[in-house]
Amino acid sequence: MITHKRSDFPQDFQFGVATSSYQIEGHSFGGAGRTHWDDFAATPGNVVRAENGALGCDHYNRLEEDLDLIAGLGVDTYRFSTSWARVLPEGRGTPNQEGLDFYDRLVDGLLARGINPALTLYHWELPSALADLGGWRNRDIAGWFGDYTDTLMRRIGDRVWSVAPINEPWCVGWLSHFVGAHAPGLRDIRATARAMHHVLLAHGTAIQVMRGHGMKNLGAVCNFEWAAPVDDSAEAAAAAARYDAIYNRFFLGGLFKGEYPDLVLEGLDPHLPKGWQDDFDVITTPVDWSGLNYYTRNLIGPAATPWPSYSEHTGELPLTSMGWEIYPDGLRDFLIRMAREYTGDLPIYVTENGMSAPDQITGGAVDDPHRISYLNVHLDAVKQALAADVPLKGYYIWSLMDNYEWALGYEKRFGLIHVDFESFARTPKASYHALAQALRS
Ligand code: IFM
Repeated sequence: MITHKRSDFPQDFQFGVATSSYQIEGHSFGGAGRTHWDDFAATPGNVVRAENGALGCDHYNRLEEDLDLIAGLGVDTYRFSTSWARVLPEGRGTPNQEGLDFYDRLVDGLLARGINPALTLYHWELPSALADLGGWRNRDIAGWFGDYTDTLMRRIGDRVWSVAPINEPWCVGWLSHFVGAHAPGLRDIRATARAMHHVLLAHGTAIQVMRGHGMKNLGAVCNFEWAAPVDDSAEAAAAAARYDAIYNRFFLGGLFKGEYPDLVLEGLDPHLPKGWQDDFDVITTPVDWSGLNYYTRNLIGPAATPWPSYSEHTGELPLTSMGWEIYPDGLRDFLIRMAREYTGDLPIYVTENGMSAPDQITGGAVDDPHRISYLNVHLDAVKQALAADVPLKGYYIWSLMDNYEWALGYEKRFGLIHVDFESFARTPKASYHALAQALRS
């Protein structure tokens, strides 16, 4: 069982579940345009079994059933994303009315069930037509993203509860252009520097567009990883500091201080676009809250390679099926650090936290004690952060249901609800029932 009760948390504390468009909707339905994830997945070797989001969880066709399942949990908030390519199939130009209608129904369906719609504008499905123009490498993307924001907000901006422009800018920039593990699958330092900067510029541009619509409760959502040296050596400490600067401090520094860490500039400065320093007035456009997606820690050592010269090592604690170490202290420590060093009194939300496991249906039910225990220890960390006076206002579980886990296809199951990817049948897992009970208590 979940050992926490709703009454253990402040009265206005939001409990929520999260998903994203390409991972669940079924991108082949409803007139959505092609995305760079379709292209990336169609390239051999990029994605397990070359799976893509064409069918997802068939959420597009099962909207009402899924909304009822969200309501059945008793959560306050549902964090979802809209697909840029569903709203604007070519990334710019004529909107797809069917796509706008779908998001309209989604928002109204949440409100009718008493659930706050928490929107993310970009969770990685860049329209292929914009990828053709250089995607995140092209500075014009900030304007294109601003126009997409405007189109969408004219339709649903009056009813969404909160909005964050971009999910996990580290993934958009570093993972996709330096590591090459996500679309567009580049391994190019110049592309990386530009994407890392432009993603923040696009964030600030979208915030300004939404302020122009008079919108409130706007935030930023970053993924952070607790980086610790793999041993006691000075070399490991230096490598961990570099990793931390790239993964975490670049985004916090850019958004909240208008500066990039020296430890990142030592590698990326020669590759950043000219005049990047002048963009901080847009990037730091004030937000109303900061969101943190947290899953694990990483142990870092040096490496005899060119910058950034670090190696990654797995710790000794139990791992999830992603191979991620279960380390709840990192959530507590990150929340405290973020508030003390960057965001002060600004409200913070844990916008994603959860685990994957090879969950199976047995006798019509899915027993997932590992997930219940994961949630319990991370909710302990949340309570510790609250006790340390972190202005934490909510906690969202990733994810509502099993879904498309990007380059790892459909086999990593993060959901509170099991999805059969042939019949699309939904089976709430034991963790779903345990959470519903805790939220009712
Ligand atoms: O599935 C992803 C999600 O799209 C973004 N945050 C991390 C999750 C688990 O990897």
